[in-house]
Amino acid sequence: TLEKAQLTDRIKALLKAQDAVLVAHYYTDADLQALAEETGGCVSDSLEMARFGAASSARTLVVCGVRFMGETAKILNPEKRILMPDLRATCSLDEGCPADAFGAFCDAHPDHTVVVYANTSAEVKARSDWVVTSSIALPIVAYLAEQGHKVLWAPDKHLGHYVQRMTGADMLLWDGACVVHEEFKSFALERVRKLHPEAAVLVHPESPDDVVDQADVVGSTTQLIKAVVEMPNREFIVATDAGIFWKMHQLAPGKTLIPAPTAGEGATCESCAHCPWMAMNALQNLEQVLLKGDQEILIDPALGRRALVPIRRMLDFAH
Ligand code: CIZ
Ligand code: SF4
Repeated sequence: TLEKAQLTDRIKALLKAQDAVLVAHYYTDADLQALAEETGGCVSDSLEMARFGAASSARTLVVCGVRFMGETAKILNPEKRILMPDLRATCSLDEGCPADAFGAFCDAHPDHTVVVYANTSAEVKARSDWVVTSSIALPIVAYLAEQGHKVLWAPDKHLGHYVQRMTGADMLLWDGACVVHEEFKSFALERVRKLHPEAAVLVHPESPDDVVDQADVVGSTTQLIKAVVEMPNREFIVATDAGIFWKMHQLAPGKTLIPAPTAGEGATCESCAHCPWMAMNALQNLEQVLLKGDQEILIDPALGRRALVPIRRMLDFAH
């Protein structure tokens, strides 16, 4: 619409005037992903978002995603201004792993190497030895297991259990879950598979075990997008946030993408899986934050320096 085109034009002008770039997650609104791409920003998963932000020369990064992604950007770039369309965008994994309780859990198991998922607060990261994202959790935990480490893992129990099964590592798991991926239902997925016997099943490992067990490919968002592009199948059943379909359609326009069901009843997905916090990012509040400069991520510098150590370890491991 004309209104949307005018709004995007105003945002583009503000980005330029403020030396700001957009760093958007695959789960955000299609308009935001398209705008980030068009304006030289990045659309990706949390690992690549961190890498892009650290490599960018822009003075301001506008992180379209959830709060831990903005915090990671600030920890990696304390000299940059980090804005988000809405600072209230949180994550059930982050919320379910408060720093005090987590610290006590770590204290109770001092012989374990502490590995936390990127979906955590700066305080929890600061208490960890390693930060990982879903793209890199397997190789890092496999490496630690090889070195004889026992691993204390937080917060996602499904991802943790998947990593444990794949690597055979000795792992203690925190009891957290993603409210989006936990909703995929294995019984309903079996029915959808029967309706689409040729479809490849792609599953993000934050999903429950009995959903992961039905997958042809288990992987991070980036890995699932790659599967859609590279696999010969024409149809895919996809168990991750529906925001990902924009990039999948863009890179593999001829393929049919079927959302995995989140409801036990009915053979298809009525209301697709979508993170309520990712959905808090929109063109309107993006313009507002560029105008007002509020919604800025601020982190105590000493805390940031401690949280940087395990994040750097992850980024260095990847190279
Ligand atoms: O579920 C999330 O928040 C994901 C997939 C984050 C990431 O690693 O990009
Ligand atoms: Fe957190 Fe799940 Fe939302 Fe990702 S999709 S931000 S893991 S609640």
